[in-house]
Amino acid sequence: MITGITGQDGSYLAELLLEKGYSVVGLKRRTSLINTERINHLYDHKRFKLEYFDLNDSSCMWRLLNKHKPWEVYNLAAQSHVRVSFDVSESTVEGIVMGTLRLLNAVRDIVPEAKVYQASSSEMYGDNPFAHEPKILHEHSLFMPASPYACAKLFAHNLVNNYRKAYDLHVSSGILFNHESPRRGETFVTRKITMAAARIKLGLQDKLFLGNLDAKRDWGFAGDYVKAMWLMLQQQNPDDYVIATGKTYTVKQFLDCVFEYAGLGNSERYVEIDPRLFRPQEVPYLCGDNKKAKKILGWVPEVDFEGLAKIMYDNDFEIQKRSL
Ligand code: NDP
Ligand code: GDR
Repeated sequence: MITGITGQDGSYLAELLLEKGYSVVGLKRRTSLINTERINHLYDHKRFKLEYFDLNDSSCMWRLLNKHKPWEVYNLAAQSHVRVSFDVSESTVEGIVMGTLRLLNAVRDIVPEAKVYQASSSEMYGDNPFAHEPKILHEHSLFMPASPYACAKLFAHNLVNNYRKAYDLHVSSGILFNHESPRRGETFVTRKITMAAARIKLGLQDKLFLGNLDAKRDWGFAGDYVKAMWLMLQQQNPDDYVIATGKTYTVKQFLDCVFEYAGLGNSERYVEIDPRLFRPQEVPYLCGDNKKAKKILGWVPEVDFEGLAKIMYDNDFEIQKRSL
């Protein structure tokens, strides 16, 4: 069972589990427009099923767990945009915190033997004054969340640790650093950049508005990261794992990498800084230590920074070209 099936990670994870022979129940919320673009290709699969659900509705969680009795549950649903979480703070926190708590309670009471994955985040480290280059963040580094989103993820992360010990549940948290793909939401910075570069290349756009270009992120490929989620639930014991590449780059470096690959030359010709895109509090630097995941899960990231930028740009170029 996967919550957040219509999202980037939900779609890659569903593909992975179907390939492994699982039956997958994807949980989606009702939206006024159809937003199943990332999973439409799975509809005809006989082991794939969709159900309506909402993080804010415990009765539907109980009904669905009772109906399907899953043995693995991946909790991916969330309002996942950090800046937007400052604007819609209550519903972001409500969904992440209460949604996770509702799910954990329902698992405890209905399918206590099920293995659960919780989508924790590197944003939980936040504006950690001890996390400066070249320091890399591990499972026990200090968390100093710097947004309503990150505060909520840390609350949920703590709940997972609490329920693991209190009720002997097999609940694992993946502290995933930023991971991107051609399916990344269009308002996250990497996708915004690759889409804009493709449109500029094709003469469909001439400017790109961005916020803080100095922030550093540890960017990996979503397809690699969902493999780590699955591996966590195959372990005998539940635990927390950092999933990251161990390398960090500024937003400006990602921008330059994409513009250079696109043959557009200096990105400064096209970029304007829009102060509205800055956050009330920024997370300046993130770089993760993946030693534990490598050692215990045998997980290694396969796509590197340049490879990721190319996959995303090539995809967006094709999409934009088709729209001409
Ligand atoms: P997306 O934003 O792409 O997907 C989020 C999913 O959650 C969507 O399916 C969305 O539905 C669903 N959702 C949001 N609110 C609700 C709600 N109230 N009830 C039911 N469903 C809801 O995120 P990603 O796939 O990138 O990330 C997956 C998870 O991992 C998230 O929890 C995110 O916070 C976390 N994470 C992501 C990282 C990343 O770099 N991608 C890194 C670390 C953690 P809809 O399509 O209708 O909006
Ligand atoms: P992040 O990703 O906040 O790290 O959260 P995002 O791509 O939104 O921002 C990364 C960095 O880029 C800077 N930035 C901009 N960001 C956006 N969105 N738009 C812009 O125009 C822009 N210009 C500069 C930001 O300030 C930031 O420093 C993602 C989400 O997937 C979370 O759900 C997840 O938990 C974390 O990654 C790990």
